[in-house]
Amino acid sequence: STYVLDLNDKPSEKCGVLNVTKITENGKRVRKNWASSWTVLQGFSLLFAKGQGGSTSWSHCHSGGSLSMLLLTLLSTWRRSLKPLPAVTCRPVHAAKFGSNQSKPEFTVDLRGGSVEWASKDKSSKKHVIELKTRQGTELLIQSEIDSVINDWYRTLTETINTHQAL
Ligand code: I3S
Repeated sequence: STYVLDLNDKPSEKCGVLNVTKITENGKRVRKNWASSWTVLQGFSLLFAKGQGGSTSWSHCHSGGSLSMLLLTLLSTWRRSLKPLPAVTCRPVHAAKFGSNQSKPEFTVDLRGGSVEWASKDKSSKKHVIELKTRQGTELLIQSEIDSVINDWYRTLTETINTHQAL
């Protein structure tokens, strides 16, 4: 069951490695489970995929994980040092990743009608945490140790939600 992503002609696209946990699902509180996820914004959908072997724990997200996860981490480091980078750069990598059966999207959230804000201290002890609430009643925390990475995502997610609101 290979997952095929057609990324051609998609206006809004961004991808990278982020630390993610759900805190609420369908309005119900769930236990935190921080994991390093390959994250793809495509239009108004935000996709998360874990590395090979299921969940990559928070404490191991830099040392452990699969080779593909390591490559993705290196890629996102490289992207930071070279920005702005043409969107085409992330295509072969994540197309290969989703196409190789190593990692299928773990879950997808719809950003339409959602909201994004910086998480308050009581939501997490980590720094640089974004709280994303969807219209469907899912709440996620999204985090990166790297300011520029999380600030870019904050801006992009906010702009995406605002763009839909203005439609
Ligand atoms: O909001 P919480 O319950 O303090 O979240 C922490 C827990 O999920 C913890 O795991 P346990 O459920 O085994 O206690 C995680 O290891 C922590 O990372 C969570 O807190 P942070 O502040 O890192 O989001």
